[in-house]
Amino acid sequence: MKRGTVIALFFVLVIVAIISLEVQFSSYDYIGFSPNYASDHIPAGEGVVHAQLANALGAYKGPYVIIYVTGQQWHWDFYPHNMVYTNITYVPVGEPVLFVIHSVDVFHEFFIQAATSNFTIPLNDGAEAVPGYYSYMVFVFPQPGLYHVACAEYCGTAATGLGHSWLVGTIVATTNASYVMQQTGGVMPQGTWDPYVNETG
Ligand SMILES: [Cu+2]
Repeated sequence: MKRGTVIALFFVLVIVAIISLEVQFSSYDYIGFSPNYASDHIPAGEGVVHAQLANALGAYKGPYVIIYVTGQQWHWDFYPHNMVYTNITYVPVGEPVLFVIHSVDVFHEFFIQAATSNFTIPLNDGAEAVPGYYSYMVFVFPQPGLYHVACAEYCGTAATGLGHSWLVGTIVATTNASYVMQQTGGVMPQGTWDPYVNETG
């Protein structure tokens, strides 16, 4: 083979590799958080917040804002009310929010992430998303902004990409109650939580 041909083939290889990487990483644009997506869905002025506080509410039984979370390969669906959002949901600030979590396929873990910069107030808190089973956790979001969600239970690799790593999302916490209601299609679902009654969610 001529030297020129070898060099040409090498560059073809490099270009194919770059394109395939680009395809893989650009999937984040619709599967998870992206600035463009966020600008259409998130009120101005609400920047990224790293969750800082896990709330142990003890005997408190509600009322809660209830958000149903379904994990699957590979996205989170949120059922805040009568509307379904994929990889994004809206919650009020300063009120207990109850996440009712399950999976429709394999094990996942719904995980709200803290940043290392907040390591002095650690919160890396999640709950298993298990098929046929509901787990739950309660948060009071301490300030408005964007909270990052990930999957913390390895749940497989896609045939054409990363799989597990795509299972990320954003929680928008806002003090604008009417905005939350607008986004969720009405009055936020509220009530006490009884896992033996509400399982049909
Ligand atoms: Cu996973």
